[in-house]
Amino acid sequence: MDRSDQTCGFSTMCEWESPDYEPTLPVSEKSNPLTRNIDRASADCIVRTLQACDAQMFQEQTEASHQKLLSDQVVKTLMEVAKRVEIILKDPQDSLVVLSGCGTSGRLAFLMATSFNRELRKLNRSLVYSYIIAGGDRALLSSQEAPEDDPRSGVLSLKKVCEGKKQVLFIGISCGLSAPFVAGQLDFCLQHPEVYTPVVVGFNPAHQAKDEPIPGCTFTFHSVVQRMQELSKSQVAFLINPTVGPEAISGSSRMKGGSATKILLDVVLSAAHAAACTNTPVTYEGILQHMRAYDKTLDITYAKTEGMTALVEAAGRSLRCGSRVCYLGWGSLAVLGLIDASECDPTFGADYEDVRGFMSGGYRNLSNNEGPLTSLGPQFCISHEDFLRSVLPYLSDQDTILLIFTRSDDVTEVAKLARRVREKTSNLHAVYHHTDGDTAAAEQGDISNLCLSTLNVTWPTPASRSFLLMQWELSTKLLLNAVSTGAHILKGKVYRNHMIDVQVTNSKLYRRATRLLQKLSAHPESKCEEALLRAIYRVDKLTQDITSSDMTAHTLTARKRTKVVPLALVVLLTGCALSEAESHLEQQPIVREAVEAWLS
Ligand code: S6P
Repeated sequence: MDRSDQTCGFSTMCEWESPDYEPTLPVSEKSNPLTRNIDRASADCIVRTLQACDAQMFQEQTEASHQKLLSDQVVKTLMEVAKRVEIILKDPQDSLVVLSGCGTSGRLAFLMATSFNRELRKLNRSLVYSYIIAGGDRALLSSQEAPEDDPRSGVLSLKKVCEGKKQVLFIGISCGLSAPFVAGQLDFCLQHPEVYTPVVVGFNPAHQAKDEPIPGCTFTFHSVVQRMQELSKSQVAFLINPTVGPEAISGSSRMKGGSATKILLDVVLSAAHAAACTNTPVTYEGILQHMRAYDKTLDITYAKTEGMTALVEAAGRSLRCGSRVCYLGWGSLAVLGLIDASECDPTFGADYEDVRGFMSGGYRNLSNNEGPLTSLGPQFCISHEDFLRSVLPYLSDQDTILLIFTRSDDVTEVAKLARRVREKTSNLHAVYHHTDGDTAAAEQGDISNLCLSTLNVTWPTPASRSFLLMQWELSTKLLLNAVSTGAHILKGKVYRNHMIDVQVTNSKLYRRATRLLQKLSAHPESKCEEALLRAIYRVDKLTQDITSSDMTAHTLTARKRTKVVPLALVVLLTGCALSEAESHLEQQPIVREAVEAWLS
């Protein structure tokens, strides 16, 4: 494929904000004009395009635009929520702050709840944070998209963690303001205001919250948000919903949605900690400054475009030839590796072996609610020992291995592992975060000598150690999102800027897939849904049984299938039988190429 630099002109920065731009879609589902041809871009251009998309997070609000991260109303709400957390930190008896979400939102809820509890433990204070992820802890490491549709299990899990509590600040995260699991929890909070104060975090204007009926419920996400908006006037509920622009890969909220979630909640919880633990009051200026510092985090990270490009190229080469990419991480940066790897399955239809994360100390250091999950299968083996035992013996130069560590980690241990990997493959790379005042350990030089590329990210000496760690985490998230997204683009898993091989495993993804087929084939919705069902059930003619089943049945069946959307698209565009489409895709797995070859 001729991969060019053609997508790198960024003149259309705000086209997506025009009311005429994809008017029926919420911001979080729109396609980003910057990335229209990202599927044909070179690795370098992919990285620079992702940088431009991420920069949209910090755009200023204009008169015509929706509120943004730095908007006055957003900063004020962050202050109010931080003060609520401060109250709980000062009087933790019978109180709790719960962070909850599905998929990436739940994984970030986990990361932040455990990180801030760790801070409290260091100070000998009571731990006040709990996390909930739809589908339970297995969803931290693997794709569990179906529980997102289940508001009842959302409520049950909330009741369970809050048993006996008298005061709960509930923070429900749903980037698209769409997950029924979270809607159920917010509705429950609204019904029990004597205990619960609900906060919703998402990245659409309130009127764009999902209004699709939820089976068995009288509310929709939209109606819950409306009630919360009313109650926010008297500060008994809070909405944090700036827009951050459409995702680089349409609907892939693991990217900007996840980053913005982390920025907002890191800022809120840090401000609350400073207020409760060091008597530094929560102020408007303080919050604003902290948010702006994250803008710098983006600059510092993307100043490494060349190094990022080398990583995207290496990972893309590995995936293209059916080999793998492994992240070997230390501390919380390893968790970001685990998270990034787990998202490749639902986003790109990847196998869990394609991109895998491993963490030093494994479950001993993960601090998840349910403890070790290794008995669930090889996908849940996450320690470096697991890597040495089950992956290292099979490595070759075609596999890409990435070490992720900081100056605070045991560099001798990193060097030891690097040497072991180097015996099997020369395709070893490193991402190393340190501050400008650090003197490099001798082993650091050894590690660089062992690696094909080392991305040294140098940070200014910070005001606080915990803020430095949060910056490293966000930076690592951006880097790894770029590596896994870029590598899958190079593998042909993206069509224009859409996840063409997305898993159709919940209502959001089912609707997104139907819409995508409509957009790419220009056929009416009914015909597209029919093609989608044919690809899900692998039949050329739909039976009465299939057409009378509900969406839950369809998404359950889709779990067992691969290449559902690509198949449906080929069928729609060419009119061929499913079996023909299947063999065509086998010969040409890059869907855009497959379709174009057929049509020409
Ligand atoms: C998105 C990711 C998904 C979402 C999940 C929750 O890139 O693959 O797992 O995080 O669907 O979405 P939301 O909009 O409720 O945060």
